[in-house]
Amino acid sequence: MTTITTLTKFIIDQQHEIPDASGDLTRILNDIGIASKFVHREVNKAGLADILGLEGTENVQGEQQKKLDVYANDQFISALKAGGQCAAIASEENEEVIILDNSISNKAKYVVAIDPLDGSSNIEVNVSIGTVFSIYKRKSEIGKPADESDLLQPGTDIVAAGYVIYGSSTMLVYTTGHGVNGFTLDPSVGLFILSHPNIRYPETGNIYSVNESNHIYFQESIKAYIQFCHEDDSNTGRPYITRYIGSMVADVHRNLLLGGIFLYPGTIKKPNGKLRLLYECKPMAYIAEQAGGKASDGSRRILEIHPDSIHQRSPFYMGPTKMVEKIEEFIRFF
Ligand code: AHM
Ligand code: MG
Repeated sequence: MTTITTLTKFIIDQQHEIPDASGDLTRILNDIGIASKFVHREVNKAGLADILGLEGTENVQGEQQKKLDVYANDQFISALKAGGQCAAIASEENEEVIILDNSISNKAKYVVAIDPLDGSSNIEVNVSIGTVFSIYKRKSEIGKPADESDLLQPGTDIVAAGYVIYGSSTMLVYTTGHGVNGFTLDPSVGLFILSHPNIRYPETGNIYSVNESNHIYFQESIKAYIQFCHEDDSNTGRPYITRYIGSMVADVHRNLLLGGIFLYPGTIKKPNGKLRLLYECKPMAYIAEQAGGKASDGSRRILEIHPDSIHQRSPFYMGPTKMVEKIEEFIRFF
């Protein structure tokens, strides 16, 4: 009989390997895993919204229906609040940092940055979407309310990061800095099962993922790189294959498993691109590095950038090291 490793067992086993670990991080990861199962359930019946009721209408229990991204946000926030190990949350859905100011959370050591449901344009059309999260140790004094500066740390201070992809199956992929592991949800028993141990980027790849409709607004260096992707060179597997879903989690996940670069460059109109540094780029960058890959803003390591504000944007390039170095070369020499 095959031995099954559940997410909960795996997280607890990992905790045992860290001397003096208090179990607080374990509980946060577990809480995120549980909340994601509720989101999975709602995502899977999203198509029934028209039948069961739309946002603003009441369901059969007389409860107000919520949009999925609002539902996901509420779910993660209440799980983290109830858990008591998190002192503050920065979420894409909330303008300000949420300070969990109560006697238990004020004693918590950790803060969480989260994009509860990324890929908003795909939510209503049955295409993969995801959750992205990262966990930091707070810098402010334990025992007092946390503050925004606890979230404005460089990615090198991340203690754990991951994503959940709600796709043809639901998967949770995470790292605590000791490699990247992926767990697939078995909905029949409601358990995440270790399905992708020690995920590593292939050394290089032949997929590139970019929204090419922005082409006319790209810098010349990015246009030249895309031209490079299109060229014929059997030695380097070019022309590369274009794959773009428009859900970062899904694009990143595929490229991580199959070998490919994900790029969301700045444009003439929006020099910092679209993606948010804190809760989209940095967690993914941490995963990229833990999987042997690289993530940069074109010249700087994403993890080393000190954020100034929680919703700030950054150009983003992520993939196997060789592929990211290639685009950096184009950016440098143009
Ligand atoms: P969102 O936070 O509003 O969902 O936007 C982020 C998403 C990413 O998942 C994806 O990579 C990107 O936006 C797609 O943007 P575009 O439609 O410009 O290609
Ligand atoms: Mg997002």
